[in-house]
Amino acid sequence: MSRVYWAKGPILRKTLTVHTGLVIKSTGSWYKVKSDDGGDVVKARMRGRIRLEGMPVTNPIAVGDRVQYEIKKGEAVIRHILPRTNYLARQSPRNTRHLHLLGANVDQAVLVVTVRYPNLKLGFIDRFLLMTEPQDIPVIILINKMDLMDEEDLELAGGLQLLYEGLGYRVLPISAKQGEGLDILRQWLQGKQSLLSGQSGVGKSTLLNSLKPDLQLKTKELSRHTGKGQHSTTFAEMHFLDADTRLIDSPGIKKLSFNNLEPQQVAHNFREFFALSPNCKFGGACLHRQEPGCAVKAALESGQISDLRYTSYLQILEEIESQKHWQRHKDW
Ligand SMILES: Nc1nc2c(ncn2[C@@H]2O[C@H](COP(=O)(O)OP(=O)(O)OP(=O)(O)O)[C@@H](O)[C@H]2O)c(=O)[nH]1
Ligand SMILES: [Mg+2]
Ligand SMILES: [Zn+2]
Repeated sequence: MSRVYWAKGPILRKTLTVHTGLVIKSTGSWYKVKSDDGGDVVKARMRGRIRLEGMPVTNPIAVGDRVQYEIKKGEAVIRHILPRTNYLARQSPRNTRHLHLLGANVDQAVLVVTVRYPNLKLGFIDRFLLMTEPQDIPVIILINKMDLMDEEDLELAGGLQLLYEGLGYRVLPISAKQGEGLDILRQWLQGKQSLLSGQSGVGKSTLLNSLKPDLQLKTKELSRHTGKGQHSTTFAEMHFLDADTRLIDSPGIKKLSFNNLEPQQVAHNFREFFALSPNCKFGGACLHRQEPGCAVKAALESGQISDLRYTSYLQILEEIESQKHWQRHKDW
């Protein structure tokens, strides 16, 4: 605990105690902060606007952030966000000109996917990796609901594992419900701060409940009508498997879009494309589409680069370009 003095005029001197703590829950309008001294949890607010990458953010503070706050008239008020080691951000689903923070200061991101129930959205994994690659955040991909898989699903899951392991990510097939694969996962999580993310209904909260049964987090059946998850987790919240092992459960993601990125940044963050780009005629400036002498296109034709990754890549570029086009249009 440190004391900070604010001088108010030449005579009046006011003393306020500044606390530091870890944000363990964020609703966008209020936060739960776990104090560094004593570990008590306070409900806190924050005023003022904050920008990120030059864009406004819908939730200026993320779970995982470390903050300084003061208690004023019985209410905790956050004054500063301490420098982040990293963060995950995407375009806000409600306001395309805002960013939305998923988490901060994470040691790794855990992406939970399913082949079916709900169906895997093609390209979803690649979009997720666009949030982690720029900051070199290690990613674990969990392929959940193995207990529900038939032959065809297993083949698809095996293909995904091969593809993403080949790119250097850790991939683990699990069944959160039946507790399969969790021993290895526990080792990977031990002593780290990890963000759990993925589409709604893939089993993020179920997984946390299996790892720590006394959490008793809310989970929900998929909708019979759409076969999709029903957003049972509404706010991101950090849970402690033990004092050093922290897991952030977060609300399901419907769609990941990135108008905070330029096409070049997308190209640079598909790691296997980037690795080949020095061999492209236009080097790091190549977008690997119609450019002559493109090493990525050549690798695609020889099968060294996956069609799945290349298709995702083109879709993301198109989406960014058309969003930028319409934004310019609106600005006129
Ligand atoms: N059969 C089977 N069902 C699972 C498994 N994991 C989760 N489920 C079920 O899938 C449904 C959705 O699980 P949740 O844990 O609520 O999913 P979530 O990812 O937290 O969803 P949101 O909070 O909406 O993002 C529940 O009915 C779970 O019981 C699994 O490994 N096998
Ligand atoms: Mg959930
Ligand atoms: Zn190229």
